Amino acid sequence: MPESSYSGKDIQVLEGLEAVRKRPGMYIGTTGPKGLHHLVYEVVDNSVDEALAGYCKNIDIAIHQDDSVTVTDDGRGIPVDSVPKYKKSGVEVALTILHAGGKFGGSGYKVSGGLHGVGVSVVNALSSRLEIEVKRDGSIWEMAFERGKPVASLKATGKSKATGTKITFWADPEVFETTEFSWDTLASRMRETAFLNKNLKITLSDERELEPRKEEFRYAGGIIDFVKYLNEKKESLHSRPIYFESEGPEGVAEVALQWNTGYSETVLAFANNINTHEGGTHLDGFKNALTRTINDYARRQGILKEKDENLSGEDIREGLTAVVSVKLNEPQFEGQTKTKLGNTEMRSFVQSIVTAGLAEYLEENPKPARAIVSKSTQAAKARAAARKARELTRRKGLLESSTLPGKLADCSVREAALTEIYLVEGDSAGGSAKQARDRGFQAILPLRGKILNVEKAGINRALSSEEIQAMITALGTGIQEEFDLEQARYHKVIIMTDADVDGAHIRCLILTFFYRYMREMIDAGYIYIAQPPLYKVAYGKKHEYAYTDKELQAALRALPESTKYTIQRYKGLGEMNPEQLWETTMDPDRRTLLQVSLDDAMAAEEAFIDLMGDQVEPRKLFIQRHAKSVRFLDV
Ligand code: 0RA
Repeated sequence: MPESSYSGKDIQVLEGLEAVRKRPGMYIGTTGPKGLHHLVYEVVDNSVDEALAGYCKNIDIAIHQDDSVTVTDDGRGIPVDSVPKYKKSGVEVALTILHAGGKFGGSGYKVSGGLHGVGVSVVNALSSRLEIEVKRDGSIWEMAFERGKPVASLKATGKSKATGTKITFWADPEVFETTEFSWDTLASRMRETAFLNKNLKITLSDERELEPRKEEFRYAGGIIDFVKYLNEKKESLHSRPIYFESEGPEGVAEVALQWNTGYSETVLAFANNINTHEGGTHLDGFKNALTRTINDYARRQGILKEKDENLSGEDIREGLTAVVSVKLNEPQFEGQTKTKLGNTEMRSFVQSIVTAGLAEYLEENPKPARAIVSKSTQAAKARAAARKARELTRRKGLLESSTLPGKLADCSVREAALTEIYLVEGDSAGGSAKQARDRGFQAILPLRGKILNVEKAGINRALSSEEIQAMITALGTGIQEEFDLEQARYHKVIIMTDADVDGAHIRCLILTFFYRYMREMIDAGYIYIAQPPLYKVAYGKKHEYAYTDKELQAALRALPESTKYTIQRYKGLGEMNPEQLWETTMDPDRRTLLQVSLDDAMAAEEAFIDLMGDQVEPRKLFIQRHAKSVRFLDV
């Protein structure tokens, strides 16, 4: 091969991956834990594409002791022969050229959009090392890379009749803030992927614990099982989820839905396995069809009289759990976070499937049909009553920020973009925080004890809770239909609770409140969690704080030998004096804040149901699993 042309292409390739290393955020969003986990999703999504194309049935993910991760699938294997355009093996092209994956991949529905679909080359670029093994064409092939560059060429190392791809990568500590993967994060994502791909078996294992952990996700019912899972701890209105599916030139659409006796709406929409948080045409089609069909049925049955107004979509979706999943060839993702489906053909496609399917279901199942309509009419009545109650409280000024809650220690700066409010567990920690804060831009609102679980209470009760009223008035935005982000009085809302089980409960309760009443605050990135330290290590005249067990170990190791030290374990915020609280948790220059994402809020809600529900078993399991973070349980 003439050297000039080869090296020319080589440079181009390196520039591509070099660009990824220079600006990782452009490709994976962040270099925090979220970006780290995207590496796994990216590799798994490629395996899922093989499954969508009908060639892969099993995907295994293993987290190893050194924080490396292996993803193995039994798909066709990445092609090993030379790609003419690049004069390199398919394996090398896939791993070193940006966006190459799709270019020489087959047709069919592909996972792509949002932050995904950037290709495994991005994972390679951001890994200190990556090893690949492909079984294909009767042989086993191997190759390795370091920081995106090949360190060995593709070689056949053995024979095999099987096919598949196995990728092991070590996330680069030079790139990522942390290289520690979270079991919970990966497990919930893998569960979701398995729900969305009927019968695909995904196994997740973790070799980091003394007792290795392993969980298998495989659902013969697909999104029907997803809906059952979401409704598991709720009382459903009809025994089996309603399900429709259809395939047309537009693609495939599947819908599963089941009402429960609760008050909240959980409607998840996916396009090519991507959670379309911002909705889009498929979701619009679903909602339109649902509202219309239920109203038609209620009128035909004489439940709604001629003079009655139609039931609103919100009334109909109270207590509804639904999953809408579409797969299409050329998805268009729009919106702020590229999670809004834009393909117009999907609106009428989903709408017609749901209209036909639901009308038939209602005709054939009169008992559930009546229960569903009756739930909607009750919701409509309650909503009218709540509106009245809200108008009443508003007239009294209770939800207006013109009468700020007495417990609020407000800040003096008025420019919302510059200010923050700490929601603090307990009056005593609230008192310390008030002394510690910078009163210029930091406001403090102490919350007493367990705030009301808005998941279990209707809006009327929620609005009569003093703590909830205090939060609403302090934040200034109003709630639900009347929510207005522009009115937010602070652009950072920081939840600060003790590092114990009660603190975790309270955090979950507050997140559930935001999730149900002010979801846009989460979308806007205004909600944060404070990170108080777990330990203080004192030696000589100095001291250091440790925020995790790992940090504590590191701090102790760093001490010169035979240095005397003491370790203080903080059980609650109350054990810190104002000065300590300031330097560890509130000083913008020294603190760490966790920004809450919609996924976190959903996970919190789930954890919260486990913890607060009436069943003992999930609570026990949760506490065992999270033994690390609830180590003060019985101290
Ligand atoms: C390109 C083309 C083909 C498969 C793949 C890539 C592929 C990529 C990954 C990544 C992880 N697992 C994978 N499995 C397959 C199609 C090959 C053919 O036509 O035989």
